[in-house]
Amino acid sequence: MTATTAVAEGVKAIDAYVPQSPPGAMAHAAYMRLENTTNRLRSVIGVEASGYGMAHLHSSETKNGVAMMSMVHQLDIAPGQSVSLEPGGLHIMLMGPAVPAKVGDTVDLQFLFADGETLTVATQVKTRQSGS
Ligand SMILES: [Cu+2]
Repeated sequence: MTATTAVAEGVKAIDAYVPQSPPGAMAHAAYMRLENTTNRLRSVIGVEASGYGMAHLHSSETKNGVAMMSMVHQLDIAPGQSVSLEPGGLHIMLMGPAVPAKVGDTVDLQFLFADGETLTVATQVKTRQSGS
């Protein structure tokens, strides 16, 4: 059987960026807004990143003053809606960088959807904002 991968038409990644990783960091995050412009539910069930050993969808929350992260196994985007991946909330965790992410680099992220479609997003590495 031939494996065919279709591009996830109608799902857009907006303002995708990777804050420059601190020296020696073995994991850091990527952020963006994912918009579903179609009239059917889209579910992200996995993500891969070029130049990293592994990438996971994570969610951050603070419980009793302690910041915690947990795995997100499925990220649903309702028809016509968007989901924000942003500091302090949902994010893509990039783990095991082959080389430290430098400003001006591009990290190719590939999302896998429940229907077998994929979406590749060229994500820019940007200067880390002070305080974030
Ligand atoms: Cu994380």
